[in-house]
Amino acid sequence: MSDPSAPSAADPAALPLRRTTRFRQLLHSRELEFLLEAHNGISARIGEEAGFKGLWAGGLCMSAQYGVRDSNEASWTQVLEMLEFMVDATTVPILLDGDTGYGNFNNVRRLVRKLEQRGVAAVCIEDKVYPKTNSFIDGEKQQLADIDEFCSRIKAGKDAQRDDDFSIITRVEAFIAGWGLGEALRRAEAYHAAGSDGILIHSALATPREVLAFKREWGDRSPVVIVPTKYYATPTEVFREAGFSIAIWANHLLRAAIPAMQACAATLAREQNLRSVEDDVAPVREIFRLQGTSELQEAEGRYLPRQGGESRVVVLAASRGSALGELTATRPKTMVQVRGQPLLAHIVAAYNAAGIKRITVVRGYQPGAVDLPGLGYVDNPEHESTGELVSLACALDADADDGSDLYVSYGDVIFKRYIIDSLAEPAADFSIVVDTDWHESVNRGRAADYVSCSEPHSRHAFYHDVQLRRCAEDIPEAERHGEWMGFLRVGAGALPRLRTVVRELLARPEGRTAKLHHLLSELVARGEQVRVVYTTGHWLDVDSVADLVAAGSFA
Ligand code: SPV
Ligand code: MG
Repeated sequence: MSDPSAPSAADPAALPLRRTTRFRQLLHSRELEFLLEAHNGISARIGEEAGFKGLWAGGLCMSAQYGVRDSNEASWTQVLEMLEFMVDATTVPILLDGDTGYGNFNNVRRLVRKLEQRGVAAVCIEDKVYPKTNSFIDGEKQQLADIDEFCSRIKAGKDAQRDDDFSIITRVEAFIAGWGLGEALRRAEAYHAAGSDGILIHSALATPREVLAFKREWGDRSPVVIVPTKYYATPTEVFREAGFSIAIWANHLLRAAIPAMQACAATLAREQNLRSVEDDVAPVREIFRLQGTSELQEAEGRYLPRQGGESRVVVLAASRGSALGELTATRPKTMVQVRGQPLLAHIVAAYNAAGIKRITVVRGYQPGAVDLPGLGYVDNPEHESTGELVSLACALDADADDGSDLYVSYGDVIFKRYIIDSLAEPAADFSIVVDTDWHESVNRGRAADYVSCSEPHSRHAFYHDVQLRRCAEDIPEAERHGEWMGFLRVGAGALPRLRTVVRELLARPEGRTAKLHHLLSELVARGEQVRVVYTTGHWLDVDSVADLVAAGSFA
């Protein structure tokens, strides 16, 4: 394969010979060999996978896939471009249907050079004049090239090739243009003398009469190639016995695709739903396979710097929030509206703004009412009798992925996006955000998770790794350094340890009702470093109707 990054059907290491050499072997093998038409990368790959030892890049189908006529309407460089994709997608030799060579001797020698550069094994040129017309369209009216002039194309092409095994097949169109066997033989003889590597004898008859007559006279002077499109009913055995070198199935992949595409298009236009065609079309994963997607995934593993997976979030939103009264009669607190959107939507938006989109919500009270799109959901059916730790465990049990960082948030705490960014910053196993303005919660008379840390907030502390010492509701004022805002980030490497601590805490009698601050204190008690990021304000814990009013102005 010329492109090591391309998907390959066969192991290139098992194919030591150049494609040009392998084409030669097909041309000279004692067996009848077959080439299948291909007109782009994916059809070439399909042809190789089916077992074809070589492919025919036919002018009819290459032009048709571009939606133009087989009359040199696609430029030769456009053909070349497509060939490059076909070569990249395969390992077998490709014989290009080079029409007339796209001009005179000069165009042919340039074509040969370009084909060699792109890994095309061989070219076939036909003895007509540019621009050509497909042989099956008014063949008798077609003008044949002057023999000497055509021989100059062959000679120039042969002189131009750098790889001795590159082949130039010359196509005799005498039968197509209404001439007889004599003219066909005269031309074949001249082309052979000019250096042609094989003759493609073409016929538009429904029987192989002309090509068999030619082969009988020509014998084994050089390999003879046929395109049995019109005499398709002929048993292949006849070609074998006659001693042809290669039979080309010249347009059958495109012709197979056309009725399949037409049927699919008509059904979709009529039925206006995808169900009606799903069983008749290839699954998308088959496209991926043909494109060699797995090779790219492997290469990414080899070449790309190792990164943790995409961060994920668990939002604990099981509780009703009864202090909100009627507002939570039919939905939990996380779905109560603030500025036209549920609290949960504000939380999701903040995480999304920080580039995090894998969010799992732990539901409990009225789970059916928590249904924002694009989120994962896990239910804690025992939410009424259990604490936050059980809800966290439900989420951890539902997702075994320990390859990415985990954020834990409350479903009733809204916040500015920078809070998440600041939590992401320290490369710590565990980190939390602490509001230095803890007096605020005291003033509002609500319960809060207070923290005591390795040092209080100060300008100086900005440069230090501040560590959590304890987190509880009952930390005496003199020891309080702030209020935990309910955000915890766990680095991917520490997730297995988090799972262990959660499991062991839950095994204790008080574990079923434990809150997250119990978890934090337990982590510290076990010698884990829980890094503290100090901040002030810019978050809101919605516990009461007054909070809700405040949230309206905050959000
Ligand atoms: C082609 O496949 O483009 C050929 C063969 O040249 S034919 O269409 O039969 O002329
Ligand atoms: Mg053609």
